Amino acid sequence: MTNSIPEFETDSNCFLIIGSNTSEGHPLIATRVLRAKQRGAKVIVLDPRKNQIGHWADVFYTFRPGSDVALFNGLLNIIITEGLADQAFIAERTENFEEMKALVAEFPAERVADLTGVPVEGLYTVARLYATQKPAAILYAMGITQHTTGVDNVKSVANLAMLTGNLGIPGGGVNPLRGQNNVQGSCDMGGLPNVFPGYQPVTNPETIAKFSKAWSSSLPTPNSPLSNKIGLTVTEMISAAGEGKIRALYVMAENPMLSEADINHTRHCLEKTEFLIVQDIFLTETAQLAHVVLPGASFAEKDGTFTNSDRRVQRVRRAVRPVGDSWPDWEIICHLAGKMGAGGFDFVSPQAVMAEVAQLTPSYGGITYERLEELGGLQWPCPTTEHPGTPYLHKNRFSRGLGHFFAVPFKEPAELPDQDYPFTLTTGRIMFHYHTGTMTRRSKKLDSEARQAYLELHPDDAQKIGLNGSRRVRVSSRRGQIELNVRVTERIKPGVVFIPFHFAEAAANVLTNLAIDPIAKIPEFKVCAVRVEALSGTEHRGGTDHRSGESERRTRRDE
Ligand SMILES: Nc1nc2c(c(=O)[nH]1)N[C@H]1C(S)=C(S)[C@@H](COP(=O)(O)OP(=O)(O)OC[C@H]3O[C@@H](n4cnc5c(=O)[nH]c(N)nc54)[C@H](O)[C@@H]3O)O[C@H]1N2
Ligand SMILES: Nc1nc2c(c(=O)[nH]1)N[C@H]1C(S)=C(S)[C@@H](COP(=O)(O)OP(=O)(O)OC[C@H]3O[C@@H](n4cnc5c(=O)[nH]c(N)nc54)[C@H](O)[C@@H]3O)O[C@H]1N2
Ligand SMILES: [Mo]
Repeated sequence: MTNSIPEFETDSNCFLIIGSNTSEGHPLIATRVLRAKQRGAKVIVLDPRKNQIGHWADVFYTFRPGSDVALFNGLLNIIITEGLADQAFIAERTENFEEMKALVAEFPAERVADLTGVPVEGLYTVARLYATQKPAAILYAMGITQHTTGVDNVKSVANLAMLTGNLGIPGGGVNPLRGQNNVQGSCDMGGLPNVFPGYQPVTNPETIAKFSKAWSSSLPTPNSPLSNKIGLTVTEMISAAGEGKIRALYVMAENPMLSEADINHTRHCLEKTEFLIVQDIFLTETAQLAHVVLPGASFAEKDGTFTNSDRRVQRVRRAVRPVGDSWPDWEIICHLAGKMGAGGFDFVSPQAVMAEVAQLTPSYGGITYERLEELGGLQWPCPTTEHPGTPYLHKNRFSRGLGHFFAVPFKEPAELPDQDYPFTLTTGRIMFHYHTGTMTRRSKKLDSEARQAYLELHPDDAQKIGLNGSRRVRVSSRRGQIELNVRVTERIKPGVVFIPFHFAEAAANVLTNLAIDPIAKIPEFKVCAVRVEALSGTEHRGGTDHRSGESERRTRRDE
């Protein structure tokens, strides 16, 4: 995020929420948005479904999944032609405005209404409101990124914020609401194929020299430098394993057998992997395919830090002792590295790990356990121990100097509905479950709130497929098929269906398309084509209660 979560409550005068089911996925952030609304801030929600936050919005429109770039180009064009652009900001802080302007001129409101399904007057309402109620924050999540055009969508978001001068100010910004508690921290620590900690590129010779020196005792031969080759992303690794290009996979805290697109393909690839190690806190669908399972300790059983969505590093403290033979992940890694003959993994505590992080990662340079204890949290960049941390980015200049406007042409998703597969499937989350359900489906309370998979279907479509009072359907795509219950609802547009991806017994990812964004390599989880057929029969729990029993596996020795 360019800005900070607390600013939403105190500073923002307008929110443009697109592709984010904020109140179900990020309820605490949604609360701040709603408090801002109480003091008069405007809330615009654009989403293919009338999600919960959409009900509370001042302005809400549904649009066709995958038409985001067209929608943004339309809004950019209106703001420019209505003279609502921030000329001073464009002149002083940006470049390439003319090229972007020429492209968006090809997106008059009438054409955009056709492409997206948002009415012409709706486009004007949104554009005018967002451009005039400064500071305005854009909040987005997976509805923007999980597309073959994910990077294009994000560039479009940035165009809109720059055009209106909504960057480098409190309460504005481009704010991707990050997913897991520590996904920001994982990326910051180099859990990406192309960078070392602090986004220092592996292709930079100086960076290689720096880390090779610092980690020399861990290298197979002390004087050989670290690799400067860009690695593969998760999705690419799995396919590479299927092709025999990767022989061993070490999967830590991921359950790709449910979370990757096209599960039949994923299973095939994982079964072909010569050596599969899974480190998890439960025996997941993926762990069941593994040659070795290493039991990790959960968040409540270990010390460390998490870095949240607004770059804030905070302490997490052990509340209970690890159960059974489980260990904190960092200890497992250090132990394993030691067994493999690597030096330099003899950390005595997470605090010692953090000291090395500060030494090698300029943006974390001033973050120490002592300061975190004292201040509660610190937002990077925080280069020195005197630095107070950074609540919002790009104050007087962008990291690259000038902000670059991109001319982003509109491309359709990889798979569109046709005669054989006439519906557009979009997938996502619900409030009560977390991803592959390893944790939440073991919680009695959460499980009782949402026990089974379902498909959201518009009433007109229910009639079209001849549902006739039945609650069961078969959903098929070119990759596979599942059976599940239906919720007939006007939340969803006709022609579009939604399935939450939490449920192993009717896994949405059996259906999804593995087509990926050429740059970010993220699969198109949000759009694929499916067929929906009514089955006779009534609602039932759909499959066996596959989790019970397993949950008893981890006996609580320490209680
Ligand atoms: N309860 C709960 N909370 C979670 C999680 C969870 O599993 N459960 N997971 C966490 C994680 S890791 C993440 S990444 C976040 C994700 O949080 P979100 O991204 O908010 O969640 P999603 O349900 O994936 O989808 C968001 C919205 O995108 C919309 N959408 C679908 N297709 C399109 C499209 O083509 N364009 C646009 N613009 N929007 C579209 C959906 O209708 C939905 O409202 O949530 C985090 N929070
Ligand atoms: N169709 C569809 N698919 C999607 C998405 C979508 O919107 N639609 N969203 C995608 C997104 S944004 C995400 S983030 C992924 C999520 O995909 P995954 O990360 O594969 O899903 P999780 O269920 O969160 O899996 C995390 C695993 O970590 C384990 N775990 C939890 N805490 C710890 C710990 O401290 N240590 C260890 N070792 N293990 C731990 C859990 O038991 C669980 O098995 O799914 C993606 N897949
Ligand atoms: Mo995520």
